[in-house]
Amino acid sequence: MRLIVLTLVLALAGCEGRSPAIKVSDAWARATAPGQSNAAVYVTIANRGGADRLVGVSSDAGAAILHQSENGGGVARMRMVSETPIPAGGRVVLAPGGTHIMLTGLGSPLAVGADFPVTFRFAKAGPRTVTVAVVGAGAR
Ligand SMILES: [Cu+2]
Repeated sequence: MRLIVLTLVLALAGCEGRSPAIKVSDAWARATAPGQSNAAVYVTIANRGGADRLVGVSSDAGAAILHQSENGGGVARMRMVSETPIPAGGRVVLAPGGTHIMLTGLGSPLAVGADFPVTFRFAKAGPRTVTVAVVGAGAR
């Protein structure tokens, strides 16, 4: 099923023949503490084209889902979201306290200075793979 969806996305992207309007940059994650198997990935998404939606994420580092942080009654919670709107000509920054990519079941710890790929899937622009830089826990 995943392969069929990916093939369809690539086919659609090829048909449109336009230069990519979505650019994903500044992807980063904090190093994990011993025994920690989850990590959040943050990124900046710039859109020079029409409205789009971030509809999926994947990574070899672990299972990846879109997450939204919420602060209700002084308690920080996270919930899964199925997609994130990317406004036309807009810029979406995934940052601590807001929407992020949640990685669970990490195969190995995230060490400072390491990097790994994450693929972002957009409804119209198709997939974008970026390299996530791992920074120290207090670095940013
Ligand atoms: Cu999360």
